[in-house]
Amino acid sequence: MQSFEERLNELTSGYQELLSRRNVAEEDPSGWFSRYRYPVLTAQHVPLEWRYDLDPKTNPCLLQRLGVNAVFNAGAILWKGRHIMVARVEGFDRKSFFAVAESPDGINQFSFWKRPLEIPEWGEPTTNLYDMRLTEHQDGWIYGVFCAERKDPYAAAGDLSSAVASAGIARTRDLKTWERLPDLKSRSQQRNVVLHPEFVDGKYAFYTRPQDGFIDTGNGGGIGWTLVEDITNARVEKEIIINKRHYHTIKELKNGEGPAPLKTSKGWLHLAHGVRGCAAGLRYVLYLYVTSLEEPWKVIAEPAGHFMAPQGEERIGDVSNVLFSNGWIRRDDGTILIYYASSDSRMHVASTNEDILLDYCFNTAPDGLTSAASVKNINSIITKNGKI
Ligand code: M1P
Repeated sequence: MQSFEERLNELTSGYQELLSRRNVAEEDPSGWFSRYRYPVLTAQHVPLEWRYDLDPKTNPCLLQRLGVNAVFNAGAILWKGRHIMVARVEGFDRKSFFAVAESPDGINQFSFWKRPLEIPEWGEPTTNLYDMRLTEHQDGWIYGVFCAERKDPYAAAGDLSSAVASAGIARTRDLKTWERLPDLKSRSQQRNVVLHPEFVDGKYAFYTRPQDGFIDTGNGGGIGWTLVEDITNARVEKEIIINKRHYHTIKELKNGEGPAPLKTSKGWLHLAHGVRGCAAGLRYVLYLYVTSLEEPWKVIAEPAGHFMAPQGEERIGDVSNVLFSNGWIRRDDGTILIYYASSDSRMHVASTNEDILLDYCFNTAPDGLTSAASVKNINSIITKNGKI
């Protein structure tokens, strides 16, 4: 059996090796982005001090005391030139919490800050919180909007899984100390709620995702939009669906806004996830769309199909066949780093740039919703190529 010292040395060197591993870009054949080969943030990136009692007197066998199951669905922000993710860390006990990780270049050496975040409570204690979207708002605050999950108070006796999802709101100026505001009040359950970075008609604007139940969106038709006068008492009064679900598309079953959209010269650029059902269960893919600068609730471009789908090892994990993104960073030179999670297990990064994404959005045919329309699109490319 290894001594305490030997075990500690082995754990420490393995941890340091993981953190110092250089990543490798691999260009996708589409030309739309490059994936990086290794996940950038995983359960193994969580500091040893969080998981082990490192005192040989109280833990002579150096056993893990608090296991971390997964690190995924991270919000992201370029803050004071620093590449930051606020990750969802999920313990073996199924509880998620938020923790900040930082990298010198947004790709390599992501490491967690000293302690996880303590998000103050609001109302009934939140059983589980996850999937924070970060928005640097025009009002000067950095907002984190996340899913706040509580047990359904109306669940039948013995039903221990019905839950209620609402949008929790917290704000900060330093990413360390967070002020919790009241949850977004809404008639329906809400997940994947995102704050738009600018005031619209002098109001805060939220992307919503109304849903009838905790899992099923039911009649919730897609990604919604609502304006809110007072963010310290936010309530969904009027909600319109701006990005609808459609039969026989990648977002047939549900969809949800990803990170806060990016303002570009051609419109607001959005990243979202679409979900469909198949024999293997639910399949989550990422797609892009653009809305008007003047009227951010109006879609002006949306290519057909997915932009990114799970591939290789990404397909396997706690909830397999899932890509999910709620964080991206745009640098001054137009580079865009897309932080995405695979199968509710780990974080990856893909790099691209604004011009490529806009070209992709405006020059890829929209979904014609039938096989015949798809063939027409292919034939028009073939015809054009024949004339070169
Ligand atoms: O398990 C896949 C995802 O499922 C939910 O997303 P949505 O509400 O769009 O179905 C969330 O629980 C998300 O965290 C998770 O990654």
